[in-house]
Amino acid sequence: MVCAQTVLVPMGATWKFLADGSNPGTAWRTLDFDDAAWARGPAELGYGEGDEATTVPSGTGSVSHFVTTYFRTSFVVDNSGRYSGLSGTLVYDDGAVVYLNGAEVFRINMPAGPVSFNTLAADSSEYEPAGFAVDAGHLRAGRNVIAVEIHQGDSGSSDISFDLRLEAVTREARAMSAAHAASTARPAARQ
Ligand SMILES: [Ca+2]
Ligand SMILES: [Ca+2]
Repeated sequence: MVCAQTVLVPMGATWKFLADGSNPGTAWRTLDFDDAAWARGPAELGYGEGDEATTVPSGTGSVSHFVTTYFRTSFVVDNSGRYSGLSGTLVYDDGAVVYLNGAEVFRINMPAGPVSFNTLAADSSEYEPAGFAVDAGHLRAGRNVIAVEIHQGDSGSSDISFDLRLEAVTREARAMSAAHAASTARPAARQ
């Protein structure tokens, strides 16, 4: 039996964003951070290529862009135990770190170790969307928050891009298959 996939966050979702060059520390990644003051808009978010659904502020002129732009969105899960795994697809330029409920679950084109608002991406070339897997243990019942920081490779880079899809594989298919096997193995109860 084929496993069922549930899309938790689709491409083109609406995200809150912080794009002002400030240093938000680390609290912005967490589930309970209050992002009410942040702007919002649908993905793709970014600037510089003309393919953005939402153009985010880029900084003071073409030669000095903000190094880091921050994004958050939430989704609700009724029963986190029904998922056996998560898979993500990330559109990013230039580097990114992804957090689920405050825990880092993926980074790409970034240096190792702690990152800050002024940490540059490893380089600033062109990128294909990246796939990544996430342990379903990071999910919780109720509201979940996915938070992403996008870093420029250098402050003179002309663009940033961000979009993300997150989907889950359910345990249901496997459970149904096991139940079916059990029922067919049982002797007929009715005569
Ligand atoms: Ca760039
Ligand atoms: Ca773009």
